[in-house]
Amino acid sequence: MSSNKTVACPLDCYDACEAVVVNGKIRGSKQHFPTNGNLCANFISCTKEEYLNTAYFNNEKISLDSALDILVSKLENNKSNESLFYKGSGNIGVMQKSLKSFFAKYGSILTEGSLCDGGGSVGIERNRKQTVNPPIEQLLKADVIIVWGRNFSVTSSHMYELVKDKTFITIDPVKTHIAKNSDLHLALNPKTDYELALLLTRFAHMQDMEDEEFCEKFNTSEDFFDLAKSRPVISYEEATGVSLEDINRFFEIIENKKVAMVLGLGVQKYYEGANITRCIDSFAAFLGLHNNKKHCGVWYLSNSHYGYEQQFITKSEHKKEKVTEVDFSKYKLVFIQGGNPVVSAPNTKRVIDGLKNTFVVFMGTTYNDTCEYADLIIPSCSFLQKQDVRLSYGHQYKAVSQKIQEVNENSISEYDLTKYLFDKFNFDGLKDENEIIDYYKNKEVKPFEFDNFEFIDELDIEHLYEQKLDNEFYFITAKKKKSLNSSFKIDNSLYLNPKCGFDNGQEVILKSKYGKAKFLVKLTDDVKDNCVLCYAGNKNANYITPYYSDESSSSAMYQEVLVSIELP
Ligand SMILES: Nc1nc2c(c(=O)[nH]1)N[C@H]1C(S)=C(S)[C@@H](COP(=O)(O)OP(=O)(O)OC[C@H]3O[C@@H](n4cnc5c(=O)[nH]c(N)nc54)[C@H](O)[C@@H]3O)O[C@H]1N2
Ligand SMILES: Nc1nc2c(c(=O)[nH]1)N[C@H]1C(S)=C(S)[C@@H](COP(=O)(O)OP(=O)(O)OC[C@H]3O[C@@H](n4cnc5c(=O)[nH]c(N)nc54)[C@H](O)[C@@H]3O)O[C@H]1N2
Ligand code: SF4
Ligand SMILES: [Mo]
Repeated sequence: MSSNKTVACPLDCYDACEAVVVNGKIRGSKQHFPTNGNLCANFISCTKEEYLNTAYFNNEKISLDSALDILVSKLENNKSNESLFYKGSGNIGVMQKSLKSFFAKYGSILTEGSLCDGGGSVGIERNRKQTVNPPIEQLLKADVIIVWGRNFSVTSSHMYELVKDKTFITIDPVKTHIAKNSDLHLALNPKTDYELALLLTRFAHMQDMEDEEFCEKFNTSEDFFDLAKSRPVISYEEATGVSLEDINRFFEIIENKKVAMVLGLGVQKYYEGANITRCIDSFAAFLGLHNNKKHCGVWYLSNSHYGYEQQFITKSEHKKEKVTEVDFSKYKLVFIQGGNPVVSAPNTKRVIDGLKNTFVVFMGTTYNDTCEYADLIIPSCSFLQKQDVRLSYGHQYKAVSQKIQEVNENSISEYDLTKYLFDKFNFDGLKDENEIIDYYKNKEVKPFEFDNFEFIDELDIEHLYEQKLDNEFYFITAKKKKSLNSSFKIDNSLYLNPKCGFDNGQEVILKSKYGKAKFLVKLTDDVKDNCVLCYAGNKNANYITPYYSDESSSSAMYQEVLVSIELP
């Protein structure tokens, strides 16, 4: 066995890669199946980041010890339920959860819901009780992979690398890299995925491609099929913008083939995101994709903690705040760990107004946009300076992070800060760091097999296309290759189709009923002429997004909005 130390990529990404340290150099691990010896540009950026190397109080540099004294005295002198703990996903190692256990015990208000995959997860749980992906090896058995609302080759580049020679069908309003490498690209209108799924279900039935074995086993597919039949075929075509010719082509490609589906965030960034996702997963079931005797399965962002017991106690007696709707100004103290809500949370103006009116403690690795509004900044040490384990929401492999550098004297790991606070407040119940790491390292999780499948039989969805005025556009926001959410190479442009009548480099104002912001235009044929596109991390994108939560999961719905464009 090799004695080289390993490091896990801490970033919020499907692949959860592992690196190994050879002669002081960090290389992609060849032993870690999805990593296969390669790391990406974001990992390299993460190792080269300008890390915070001092604490700050009211913009003045102070020592870490003084910062911790200020934190403790603030916590002692405030009512605990007038404080809020807000955790982002800048680092998603399992040890990052430690601080939440302190704030839960202390009595802070915690958040519920997600800025990410919440709606889709609830949709899949309604069908299968759990959101867990099949083993990645099953994806390798597919002949055809349907990429639905996911920028597969960009956001899970290692998973893509394992299957890149397969035949792809992409369903996405944007002509993404994977769409360009697909045999068929269905450039549907945003938020019409459930209609496309129902139309495909009808066609699957007409072409005898329904998986009778699976449907009979779980016995709820008839009502789902009735739902699919409830609209004339022609009205589907108009709503989705997908031609019947392309639907026929879809079935030609998958006929007699082993099929898999990789589903992404794109389909669920809406109010009814849960049921839209559930509808697509029901179509997949109808076709037999979940029947591993015939096909390969459906991958979404799985619950990476499935099968593991909680190592940190984070139960709270207080009602939680919906993460999208948090009014920071309601609290006397807000503790933000590993996030950048000023850029990443919906409705930037509301976030900033809230942060200006409270005492903000920020714990992170870098001086990000949210630090501008922080009263106290506590530097977190880099991922190379702390132990951790990364579980993945894309596949079943874990990655282990050993400590390969000494901690800078003015920074601290999340676990060490947690331990410090437990000691100060005489709390008990925090497990030993090594015990937790060993638990995650050694625990073996059996693959999930669902024993029930409940097809969706009712849907009530408000169509954006019915509200949309002629001068309005759908708003799309998605990930980019060389940035990771709000970190690294940020692109602040607004992408428009040349048919929209604006010029490259022109300054415009994008407006929605939630806010407005200025952007510089970049023209591209990759975006449909009824859409505008901003990448994640764009500093102005979230000025126009709604801060209300979706229907089912207290989560963000960045695309439940129509926008218009004006000249300044
Ligand atoms: N390089 C890189 N990788 C990343 C990240 C990153 O920032 N950069 N972020 C990570 C994180 S936090 C996450 S959650 C994952 C997310 O990764 P993905 O699941 O790939 O999510 P997105 O890129 O947000 O959106 C996916 C696609 O949905 C499309 N889309 C938008 N609206 C619709 C619609 O109505 N219907 C359909 N069918 N498609 C639509 C978009 O055009 C986009 O191509 O990626 C992770 N990986
Ligand atoms: N417009 C738009 N908005 C979006 C999205 C979108 O596609 N478009 N995507 C959404 C999605 S899917 C997600 S997941 C969220 C992400 O939103 P957030 O969870 O807020 O993540 P980031 O904005 O990437 O902020 C990450 C910060 O974490 C800090 N950090 C990094 N490593 C560590 C560490 O080891 N310890 C600590 N304490 N801090 C660390 C860094 O300072 C960094 O600035 O954004 C959402 N917002
Ligand atoms: S692909 Fe994702 S997990 Fe792998 S190194 Fe890059 S950011 Fe990290
Ligand atoms: Mo995410």
